[in-house]
Amino acid sequence: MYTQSFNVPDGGTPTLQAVPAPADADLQVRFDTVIDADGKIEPRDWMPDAYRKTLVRQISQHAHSEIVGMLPEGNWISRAPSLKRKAILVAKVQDEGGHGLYLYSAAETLGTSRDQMFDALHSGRAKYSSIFNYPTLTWADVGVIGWLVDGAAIMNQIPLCRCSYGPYARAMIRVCKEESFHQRQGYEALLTMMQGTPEQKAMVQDAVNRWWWKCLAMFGPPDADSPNSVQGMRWGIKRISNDDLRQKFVDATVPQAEVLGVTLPDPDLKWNAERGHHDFGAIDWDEFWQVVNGNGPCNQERLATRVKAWENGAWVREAALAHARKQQDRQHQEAA
Ligand code: FAQ
Repeated sequence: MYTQSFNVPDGGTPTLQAVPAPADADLQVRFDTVIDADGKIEPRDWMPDAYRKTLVRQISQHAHSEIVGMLPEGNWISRAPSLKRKAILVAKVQDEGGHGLYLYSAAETLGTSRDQMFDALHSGRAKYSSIFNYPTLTWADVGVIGWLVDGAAIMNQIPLCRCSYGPYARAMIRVCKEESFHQRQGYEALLTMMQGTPEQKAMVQDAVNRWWWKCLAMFGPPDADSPNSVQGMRWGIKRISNDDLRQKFVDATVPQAEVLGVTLPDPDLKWNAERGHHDFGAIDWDEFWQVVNGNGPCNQERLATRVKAWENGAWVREAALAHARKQQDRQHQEAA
């Protein structure tokens, strides 16, 4: 339902013209030429099955991350410390919902229905970002999510604005603009707390300690252990590797932490003049895979909340469909 899918079967775009379809080899050459010229592939263009599947995988996971990502901060809407902070947080969480919807629409253009994607999420088959399986224990967590989680998301998403698949690339432009607002509101909330009482400062430092390493893991496994990277980069879906994005994030965040007055919880973090980058300590990849495989502190709770929201919303979907049917019937009667 509500699908914008073209219902393109897995094998490719249906041929509507009376002329014979070009052979797969010709289509592959055309596809490769567009990719090599850094052009865009559009929904009705022929594309290899594996390219389509990779995009559906990445875009749907991304959409699920935005939707599940509403939950950790959503927990604080009713407890925001002022009306101003509450209004900002409501707007931010709504934006994340909007990002999920643009992304589901982009994935639908590849022939996958929204119902299929929701089913994968609700049955626990689909992945979403590891970061949203951690709890938000204090108000400072909301600021740190804006600063660090949205900060990491932007670092990863800016290159996706140049992704070879047109609908995904175009969706990412608006998403990145909104994520930039999110990052700044989080940083500004933390700056305010860091000018407050010793308890407020300690709360910020504690939140940074808990989220820092999880944010570094958000970029995905090291390049050497990333099965999808080489092909994703060949196809112009990924433009910068997991490790390079992680490094860019660390380099950008260290000076921001200094201005804020917090310590990043890594004794090995130091400037390496020879490399022109910061060195940093080892990430706990065992913990990352535990979380990705469903065993993080909040995996079960997050999924249960999503399924409950889906079930509670059934009457809205039914009412919308009944309304659409009535309108269609009326149009048919008027036309008759
Ligand atoms: N969590 O071979 P790679 C946000 C999986 S949006 C869980 O390197 P790839 C906004 C990966 O899927 C955050 N799983 O894979 C917001 C693959 O499994 P598969 C989400 C992860 O695709 C802010 C396997 O590991 N952003 O935060 C993670 O080439 C605040 C091997 O990995 C996006 O989704 C992870 N962190 O690179 C909302 C951006 N990392 O599918 C609310 C788009 C890896 O083979 C509040 N996605 N895996 O079974 C991407 O850029 C890429 O998909 C990567 C992974 C970089 C995430």
